Amino acid sequence: MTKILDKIHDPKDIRALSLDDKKTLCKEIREELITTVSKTGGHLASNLGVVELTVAIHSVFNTPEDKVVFDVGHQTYVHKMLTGRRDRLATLRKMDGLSGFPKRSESIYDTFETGHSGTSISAALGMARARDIKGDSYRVIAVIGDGAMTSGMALEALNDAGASATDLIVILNDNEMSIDPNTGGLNQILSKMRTKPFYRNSNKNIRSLTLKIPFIGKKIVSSIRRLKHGIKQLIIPNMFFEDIGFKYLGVVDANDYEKIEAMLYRSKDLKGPILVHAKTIKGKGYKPAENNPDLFHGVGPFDIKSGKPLKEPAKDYSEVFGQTLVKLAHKNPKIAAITAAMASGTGLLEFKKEFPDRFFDVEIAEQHALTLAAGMAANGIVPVISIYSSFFQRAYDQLIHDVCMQNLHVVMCLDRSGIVGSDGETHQGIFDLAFLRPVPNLKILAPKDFKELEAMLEYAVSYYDAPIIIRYPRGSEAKDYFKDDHEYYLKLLLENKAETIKKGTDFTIVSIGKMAHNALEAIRLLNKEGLNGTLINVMALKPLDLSTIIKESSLSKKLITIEDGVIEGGLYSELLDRLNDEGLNDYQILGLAYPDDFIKQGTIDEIEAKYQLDPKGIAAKIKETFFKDMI
Ligand SMILES: Cc1ncc(C[n+]2csc(CCOP(=O)(O)OP(=O)(O)O)c2C)c(N)n1
Repeated sequence: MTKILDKIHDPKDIRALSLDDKKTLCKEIREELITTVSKTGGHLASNLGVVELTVAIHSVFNTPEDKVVFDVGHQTYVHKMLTGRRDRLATLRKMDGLSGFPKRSESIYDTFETGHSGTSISAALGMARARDIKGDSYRVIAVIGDGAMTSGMALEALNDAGASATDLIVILNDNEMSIDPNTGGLNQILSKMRTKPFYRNSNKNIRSLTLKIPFIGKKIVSSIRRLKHGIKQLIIPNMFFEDIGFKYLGVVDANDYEKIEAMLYRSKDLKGPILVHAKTIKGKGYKPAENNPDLFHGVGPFDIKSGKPLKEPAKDYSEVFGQTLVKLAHKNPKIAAITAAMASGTGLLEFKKEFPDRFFDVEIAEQHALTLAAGMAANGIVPVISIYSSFFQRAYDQLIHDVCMQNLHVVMCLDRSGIVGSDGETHQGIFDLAFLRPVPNLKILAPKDFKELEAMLEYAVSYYDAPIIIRYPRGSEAKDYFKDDHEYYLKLLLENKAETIKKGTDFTIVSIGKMAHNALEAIRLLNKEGLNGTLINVMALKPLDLSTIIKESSLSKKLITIEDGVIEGGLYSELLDRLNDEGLNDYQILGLAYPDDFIKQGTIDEIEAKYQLDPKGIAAKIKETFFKDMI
């Protein structure tokens, strides 16, 4: 039987459907989403929640003339299915396949690229202002979740948009969840709006309520007019959106197709900034996802019937970080942990359970997280923050101005550093070494395996007292070639020494973090061809232990740096600068890293192979550069 979905080639086809057919379409989309994502992995729960909303948006608005900006962009699979990309859905998040986020190069319907939270209202307002300057008249719509709404940027944009007369529609997709359950004051306001109809029609209600007070009711109404803000704020806590300048429409059940379509029609011809409060259920229509929306926020391939992952996840760096921090916190009551809406992703759930009074989830507020930590450190606490490397980009000024300038003891753990894989360009943590290196007072460490991470965390918390970064990659450690000796690593850290892993005479590889594994494999490959290499694991990018590097390369004077970041500004740059400072210019140096570019999605192995940062590629580059006559 042909499906209605088979007839949808672009949104015009949806607009031609009857209401009943649109409802059937939603059912078909949901089934296909579950089947596809069970194979590809991806952001299932968020997409299941927005099926009706996305169909209604494309049905009510005249896309692509009208422009829709999706915040974070992880909930755009339905949008992709409806805008001519359904046949490629199985390639989602794979190398050369469809991106898991909006991409302007993919479709005219993807108006703005996202991946990091909280940008949609700013971008949509920018588009709306551009439209007005050019004298055009289409609509601009931002779709933002209640999680993303906690981002500082989203609040900055609301503040700007609300005070202007710019026509703009913001659809707040409120499912009460960020990745983990939403917390914070804004969530409390939304919760009241969701559950207490009184608050929703506040203007009308307060008037009729006060008029019922005998004799003095009328007087109160006029006082309210005069003292509008003060009194309203006292009685009605939810005036947030209206008071900031938006016309508020809601709450609407946006998993009921008819209701959300009607509400969007209502919003369509209103002037000025409009906020549509749409309530959805994360994971809607698939029980395992509805019951555990956090687990199904981002999933790997899973069995549809049981909802269980096809592959049990191996122990990863985040887990090791979380467990080590719990151990340290038992010994030291001054340790506190901070996350920006990533408690589960960064391995902090156990800490949260064990030490609820020392755990702070600030929601999607990386900037605030850093300055909060700086304040704690200035007052005698040892704050440990864990943030994904690419999200940490948000907090650069706070790092410089609040943490490092005051030389405060804040321990900053950058999870998902280096290549992260299928999330692609927006999430690769490849710029951190480059942007961290110039910051004064900052020590930068990177472990090559779990054991080293444990030692680094203990060192950072217990033996160091200034700003310190530990950056580590996504996933598990590679095969265990290395020393299983905590004290050995602690001693090296205390002495500011790099680790010499292997000695040889023909060349010296200087690696940082997990790249030691590929480097060692490359040395083994070259060894089979008669070449003997040295491997130095620097452990710290800053301060760099130049003396060990010089000592271990004095015979060959052939140096190779390997890092999982961009070539500009990281380990290669640091080594060149330090050699230059010392006037050592008789070295041949090869820098192996990612090009100065945005690196697209793929598995980590595929990406390493593509950029010749896998063992084979590294060995080939070393031969090509230093041992040409062997080729
Ligand atoms: C700056 C930044 N920090 C953290 C994240 C990780 N992140 C991705 S989605 C998400 C939760 C978003 O919640 P919400 O906007 O309510 O969308 P939902 O998935 O619930 O529909 C978070 C924290 C991010 N994308 N960007």
